[in-house]
Amino acid sequence: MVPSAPGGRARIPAYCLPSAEPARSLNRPVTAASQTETPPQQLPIYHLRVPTTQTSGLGATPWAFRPDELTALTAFYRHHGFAVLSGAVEGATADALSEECSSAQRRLADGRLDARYGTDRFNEEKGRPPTGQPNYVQHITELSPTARHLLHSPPVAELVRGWLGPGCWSAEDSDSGFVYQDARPGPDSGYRRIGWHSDWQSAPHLDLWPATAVTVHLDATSPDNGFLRVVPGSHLWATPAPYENVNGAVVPAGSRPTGGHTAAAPPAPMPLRFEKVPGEVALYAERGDVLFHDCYLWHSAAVATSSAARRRHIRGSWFGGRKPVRWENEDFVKNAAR
Ligand SMILES: O=C(O)CCC(=O)C(=O)O
Repeated sequence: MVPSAPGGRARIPAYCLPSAEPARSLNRPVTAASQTETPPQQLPIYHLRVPTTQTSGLGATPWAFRPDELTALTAFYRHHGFAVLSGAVEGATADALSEECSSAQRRLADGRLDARYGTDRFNEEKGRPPTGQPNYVQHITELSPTARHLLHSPPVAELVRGWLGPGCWSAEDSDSGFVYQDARPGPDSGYRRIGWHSDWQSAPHLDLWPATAVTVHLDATSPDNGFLRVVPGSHLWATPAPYENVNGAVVPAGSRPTGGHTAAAPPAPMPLRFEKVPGEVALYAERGDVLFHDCYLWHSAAVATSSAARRRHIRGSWFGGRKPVRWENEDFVKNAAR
């Protein structure tokens, strides 16, 4: 917990105020008072931008940006730890990506792909092969030219270089690299949902960090087929390594005790499973959206409620830290609940 100052207010350094009050920084209405109470450099980014896509009765989705709004996207990403590039992959490109990934999944299911393309390590129960189609295809950029192009071309490559530095590297050549994921409910599925975690917690003993994960959505997400939950601003908190977890995962010796962009403690511990976190938001995506999230961002994914639903995407990560000489599957700390 953040220690309380005299008078009962939490003592939070001024530079990380938005992280300590994520719900308000995203959701509070813009009033004359809220405009004046925050110095200009701390104004929540959504006050500064014109609504773009996905409008509803309540207004625009504040984290969705068009390809011509990359400066605003970057400001939002740094401030809140995530941002969505809307409609980045459309028409024939989206269809090609979808077809290439589905084909890879079918070939893996039929035994027509080398075993290195499959994995069970992200599944609910390791070692239990799903009876239907696999939930994951690893090394997807070797099998899908469209995935490779999208993940290595502007604006994706330019954005991650801007955030992580010109020397950043992708995990494409490792098993933890670029992956196609098909999350679906039901008994033939080995992956349906995931509990709270930050990506850093999966390897707190390695010097890979910081990092940005890039997710290209092949399906629009909803309560029907499942969706991502995130806690805006949580990338700034110094979140503990996952010593306490529901899987009995062991945190390797030499791990950093905390990971985050500031030394400010989280206002409350990260829940171990799927509990509600104050200030969390449902990050619904459209087909073709590209989501960027910071490696320290608290996130989880809700299970689909429709039995026939599928939620498919490709995900790759770029790292700004030291590239390990070897990066083994055993390095994966599987702390998040499934
Ligand atoms: O199912 C999802 O979309 C979340 C996956 C995720 O958080 C992860 O693999 O780290």
